This record gives sequence, structure tokens and C-alpha cells, in this order.
Amino acid sequence: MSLNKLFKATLSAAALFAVAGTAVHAEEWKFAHEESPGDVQDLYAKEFKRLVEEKTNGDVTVTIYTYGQLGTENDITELTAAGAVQFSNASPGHLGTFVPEIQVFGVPYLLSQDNDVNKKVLSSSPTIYDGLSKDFESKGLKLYTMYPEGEMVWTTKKEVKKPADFDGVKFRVMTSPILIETYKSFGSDPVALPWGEVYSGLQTSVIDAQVNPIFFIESAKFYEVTDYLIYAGQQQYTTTVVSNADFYAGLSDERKAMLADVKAELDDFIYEAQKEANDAALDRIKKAKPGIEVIRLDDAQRAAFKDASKGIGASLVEEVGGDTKEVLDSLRKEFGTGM
Ligand code: 6CS
Repeated sequence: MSLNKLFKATLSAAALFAVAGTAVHAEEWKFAHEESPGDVQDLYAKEFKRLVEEKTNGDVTVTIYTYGQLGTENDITELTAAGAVQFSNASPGHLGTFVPEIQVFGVPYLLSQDNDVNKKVLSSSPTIYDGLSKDFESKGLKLYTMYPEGEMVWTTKKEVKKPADFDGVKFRVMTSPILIETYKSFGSDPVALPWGEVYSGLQTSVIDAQVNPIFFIESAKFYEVTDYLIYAGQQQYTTTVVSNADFYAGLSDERKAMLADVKAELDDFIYEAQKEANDAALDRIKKAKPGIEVIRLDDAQRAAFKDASKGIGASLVEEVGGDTKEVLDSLRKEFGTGM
């Protein structure tokens, strides 16, 4: 046998062994998220992988795909609904054209300032898991969990302390329609983009500002191309983890119980992990760019933005219809932020 033939024979034997090995020993679940390695969604996915593999004694292996490996935020939602991916992060900030009702989480000032309250509501609220989950179900998605990733912070190239300061500022928002309306009401000119286009957009002044939790501002390096970090107390970034609905419905009771245990364990894990990630990132930004200005708006300044955007909930209710009003009212009650 020639060397070439021997090489090919060895390769196909190895490939056969690998495929057969996979089929006999392990079921593979794909988990795609919207962030980079080491970011909050990646920490969650890694811990999910560790727990699922441990609890199934390796009968299930979880393969994680980070942002870009399978496409943008909207692409991975479609892949999950189509069943090509079993789990993914689908953040309300990007999910608005797919599951319009989830945009209630884009209504500013909805979440509590107290993360113990947020944890209780986001992990077990009937409004979410019995109500909103039906809107996911109708799109082929099972709503698995929700968690926050930290306070949203504006990064800008100029000082912004009142809505008038946003005049003419091209502000990048995520792709859910409600965010365009919210940032218009704050006084800026909003532009919706996937996050992969934000750094170059800021660099070339296609956009002038954006908003994200601090860990993400550090990891995506948005602070390099902006000069101010502005805490306006407006919102936390929230994300959902979804699964393909048919895949989930077809799981055995034992697997479903295992996934419920994993969800409960991860609820404790992720609140700590996101806090640590955000605290450490702010320190690193200040070290990397000592000239960056950190502004924390005071109560009166925050109130001006809150007042400017007070009609956003009502316009969402009008646009999306259905039971959006009841959902929003119930969530405001549960978070203790009813107006
Ligand atoms: O700004 C964005 O679009 C991205 N921000 C975060 C914190 N996670 C993923 C999301 O797509």
C-alpha cells in the first residue's frame, strides 16, 4: 500500500471511530450565545455545560458557540427555532422583531435597583414563565431562563447630563424596535446595529454613542473609541436562554428535571458572576484609559430622562397589542417599579 493510501485508510478509520463513538456514547447539545469568550453569557454557558455533562455522566455533551461562530444575535435565534441549535441566548434587546412581547424588558426603569427582587422575578415569575413563555412557544422556542448582566452604561464622545445634550448624537441601540423609540425620547438619533459593527462605527463616527453593561464595554473595547461612561440608572441588560420547543418537549421527564436543577443552580451562580465581571471591568477600563470620564447622573438628572421616556410603555402596548398591557402592569408590580 502506498503511503498516501495508508494515510487515507487511517484517516477514514479514525473518522468512522469518531462518528460511531459519538453515536454510541454521547448526545450533543449545541449552545450558542451572543458574546465573546469570557463574557457573562459565556460564563453561564460554560457552567451549564459543566453541570449538564456532570449530571448526565457524560451521556450529553454541550458544545458552546460564541458570537459570530454561527452568525449574529438574530441568526442564532432563528437557528434555535429551526432546531439546528438546542439552546441559545436571545436577549430582549434583539428579540423584538421575533417575539415582540418580550420588548417589555426594553421599557426603561422596569427592573428593580435591588437584584434580590430581580432574581426572584426573573427566575420564577408566573407573568414570565406562564404568560410570556407562550409567545416564545408560538415561535418554536421554549423560554428556559432569564437573568440580568449588569447596569446599562452609556458611552459617548461628549458629556451628556440632560436630554438636550443628546441633540444630534447618533446613538447605537440593539435591534428591537422599542429601543429606537426609547432613545428618540431621550433626545438622540438612534441607529439599530448588531454589536459586531459598533466598534468600527464609533471609530469612523457612523455612530457617536452606545449603551451596554460595563463588562461588555471593556471586552468589546468600546471605551477605546468613546470618552465618557455615563450611569443613568435607566435599565439593566437582561437576557433569556431559550431552547428549541420541539427538542425540549421531546426530552424525558428525567432530563427535564435535570435541566430544572441546572437552572436553579445557575441562578445563584450568574448573579455573583456578572457582579464580579462588571466590578473588575470598571477597574480595568480606568487603568487602561485614565482620562475616561465617569459620570453618575444624580436623581434630578435621572428624573429628566425618566420623564422624557414615560410614554414608552404605552406606545409598546399600542404597537404590540394582545396582553402586553397586563404583562407590563404585572411586571411593574412584581419588580416594585409600578408608576
Ligand atoms: O450590545 C449588544 O448587542 C450585545 N451586548 C451584550 C451585553 N450582550 C450581547 C448583545 O448582543
